[in-house]
Amino acid sequence: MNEDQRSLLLSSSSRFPPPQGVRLSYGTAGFRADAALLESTVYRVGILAALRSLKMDGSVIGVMLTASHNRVSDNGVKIADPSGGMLSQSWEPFADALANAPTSQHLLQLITEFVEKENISLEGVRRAEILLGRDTRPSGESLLEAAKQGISSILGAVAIDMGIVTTPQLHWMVRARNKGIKASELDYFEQLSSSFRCLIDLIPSGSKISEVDEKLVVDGANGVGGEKLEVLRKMLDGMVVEIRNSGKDGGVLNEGVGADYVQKEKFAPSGFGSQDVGLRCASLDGDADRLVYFSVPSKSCNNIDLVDGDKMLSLFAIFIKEQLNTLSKEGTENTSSSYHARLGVVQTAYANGASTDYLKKLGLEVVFTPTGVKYLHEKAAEYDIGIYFEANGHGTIIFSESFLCSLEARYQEFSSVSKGSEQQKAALRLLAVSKLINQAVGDALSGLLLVEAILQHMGWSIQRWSELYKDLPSRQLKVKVVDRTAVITANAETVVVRPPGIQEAINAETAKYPRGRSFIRPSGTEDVIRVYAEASSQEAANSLANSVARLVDQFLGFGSS
Ligand code: NG1
Ligand code: ZN
Repeated sequence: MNEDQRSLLLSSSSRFPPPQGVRLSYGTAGFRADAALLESTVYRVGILAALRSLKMDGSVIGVMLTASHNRVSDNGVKIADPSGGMLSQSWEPFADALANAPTSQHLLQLITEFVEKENISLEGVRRAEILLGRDTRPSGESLLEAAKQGISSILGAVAIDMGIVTTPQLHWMVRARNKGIKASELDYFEQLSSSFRCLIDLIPSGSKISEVDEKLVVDGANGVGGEKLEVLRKMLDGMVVEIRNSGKDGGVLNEGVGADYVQKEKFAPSGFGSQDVGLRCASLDGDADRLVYFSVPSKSCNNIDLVDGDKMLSLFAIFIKEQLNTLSKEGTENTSSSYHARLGVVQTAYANGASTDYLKKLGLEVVFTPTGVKYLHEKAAEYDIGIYFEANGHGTIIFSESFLCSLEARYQEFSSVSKGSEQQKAALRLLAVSKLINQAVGDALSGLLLVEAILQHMGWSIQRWSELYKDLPSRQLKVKVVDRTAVITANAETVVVRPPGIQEAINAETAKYPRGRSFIRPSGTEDVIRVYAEASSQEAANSLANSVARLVDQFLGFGSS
């Protein structure tokens, strides 16, 4: 590192002292905390993003300021790698160390050692480029400034402010930039709307959705998703969408609204109720990377019929399987032999047991990973088509490059020898899905358009979709403990290996309930242990969750030490 670079880092870091007595960690989805604590961390993440870009030969890196579904007073920062996916896990320990370096001197030393180890040249000869995005949180503006200062502390690094965007938009832009394709917000909207239109135009003439189902009502969580959907809606003729909680009518971000609230509480969000009985409703989270659907079944209460990430996964899997089956049908002479795609679905322990049974019955390959989309994404990338979803509505579909190439080739072949055939249409549908769905990361807006297109294709109401299988009643709780890192899990978080004895106690509780299933894990985003329980009735699921929460308290709570 040359002298200019050293003094630049020393002078800028002195303006961003870390908060006293707080330890931050790069959890499941980046750093998250009360916004007032984050300036120094965001500044340092700016440095990290610039180093990452240099390491990746100048590829574009993303920095997103958001705390997703958390309170408006919180904020957070995460990094998008050149593929548009999450920062490589191998850099997470460095991110942790960087955020917690106590002084400017320590910071400098850490960076010096790291760039040496990673062989990153800091002479300013190479350009590094970082796209910055933020959600609608008021703290976003000052944190943006901190990120810019971090980036400009590395010679040759430039920041490009993409303004207020959804998290998946920023990931999409990073991916597009690195693929050398147009990457503005308008390009994003155009890609989504044109591939949606393509799927709609390919709907078999027999499918007809009844009038009552025409309208979709969307809860925007008072966040960035609602305002972006307003823009997108103008580009989608023929789709009737009403947007509520768009943040313009004074509602507070994520307060009694949004996908996390709807999925965890199983309640209609604020602004929804008896007037919406039977309507198809959807809810986005605060940064629009999660999506759930729901309907209000009766006027008498605010309970909902939730259609969660597992059911979205099921819907997508059915549609894709149908297209793959059509593609592999015999009967088209003059075309090359069919290509058998490997289709895989990836879930976590939070997936409702009924969904896993259903997917397996469809003959699909179902695999499990720990919580956190970085794990799911990695696993899904092992297939030609990998579909992954968390029950909370975060997920997407990824297509391998080689499969897309062969699909493109087959489409061209069908176009010349059997134009208008079912096979040609199936190939075109899959190509359209690959463009509509955000392959960088789960995206509520593109997911929503895909759901809408498939429901129209099938001629299904939300009720018909919801009836694919019946969810087992479940309950989630969180428990504050002395030290959540004391819990160590295995087998995709379904078994606790430490502290000793607790798994046996959980097993004994669970065995008391028909169809009982329960697990605990330390949250990666909050300082709590999460408890999940599922059983044949809601009362039983609640009671199992409460018993397991008591066990957590006994083994790890404040009375235990
Ligand atoms: P943690 O706090 O690790 O449970 C939560 C979600 C994850 C994921 C991350 C990132 C649940 C139970 N957990 O993680 O699925 O979405 O946030 O946002 O919903
Ligand atoms: Zn989110």
